[in-house]
Amino acid sequence: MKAWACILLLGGMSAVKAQERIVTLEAEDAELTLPAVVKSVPGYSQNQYVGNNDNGSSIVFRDVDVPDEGIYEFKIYYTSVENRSVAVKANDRAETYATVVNTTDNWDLPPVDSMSTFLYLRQGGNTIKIMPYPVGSGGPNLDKFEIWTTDVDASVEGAWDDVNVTNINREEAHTLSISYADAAGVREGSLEASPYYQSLNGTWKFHWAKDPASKPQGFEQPDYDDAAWDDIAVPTVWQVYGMRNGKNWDPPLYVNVSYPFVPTATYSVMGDRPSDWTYNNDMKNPVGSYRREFTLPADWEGRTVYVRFNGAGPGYYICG
Ligand SMILES: [Ca+2]
Repeated sequence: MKAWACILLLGGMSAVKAQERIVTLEAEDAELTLPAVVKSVPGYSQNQYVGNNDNGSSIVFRDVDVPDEGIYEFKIYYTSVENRSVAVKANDRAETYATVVNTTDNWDLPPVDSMSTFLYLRQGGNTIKIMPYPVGSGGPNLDKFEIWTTDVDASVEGAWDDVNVTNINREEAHTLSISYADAAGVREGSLEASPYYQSLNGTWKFHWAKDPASKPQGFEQPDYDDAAWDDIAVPTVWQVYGMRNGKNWDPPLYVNVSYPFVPTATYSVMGDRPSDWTYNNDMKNPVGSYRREFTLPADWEGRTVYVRFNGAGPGYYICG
């Protein structure tokens, strides 16, 4: 049975893959949507780039081949005189974003700089679409793009503290929907009554760590021994569970408009905590690890099964 593909490992996987450029895509060779247009200026790759990447424009590549399914670095070569961003969409995956961090002096002149984002690509042909972001704004001039192999595990491992990574291997967000067995089920309109719905609410094993470095390693392995972990009801708020059960964990913290850390240039969530907060630098960025075994119904064989988490607030990984 096809469960969700795994996915995002928390454990200390340390295999390092050589980083290698496997595909180069010239922006001027793409399918363009106006107002984006090809401009010819010496000094760009192939002496051409795509400019006027303003509201409504897009740059689309089809049948982009990569050798294996997985995460790749997507390098974007651009010029811009302003701080601008692009959204990059691979197939039906959620968009990822990259922001210009260095600018040049003239819209039509190099030097070209590069920025990166990460894409989850499938083996064989992929469709990759680049658009200005946010919607309604203009993007930078785009010269070319490169797809590089990457140290997948390392990039996933560090992604929780990279402000440029908003998701990896996540399905695109959409309104709530689920398949029903028949028209009567649709009319009844109860997700829970569908034979293709299974709740994962209930008792999970839970481990609290004061910071990412202290989190358990290898717990995504099926034979990991979690006997010493807490039993926690899901859904719940672990801070409240901790208070009610005499745990020395992070207490509830409420912020309305500020960051829950002192922001730095990289917006690392490992930034200092103000000393008068309910918890401080003793427990920067606590990590909860959850384990749960469950069995999918036999008659789901052959169906595509998605796991959905409602209301998991901060960054989280799913391993299965
Ligand atoms: Ca070019």
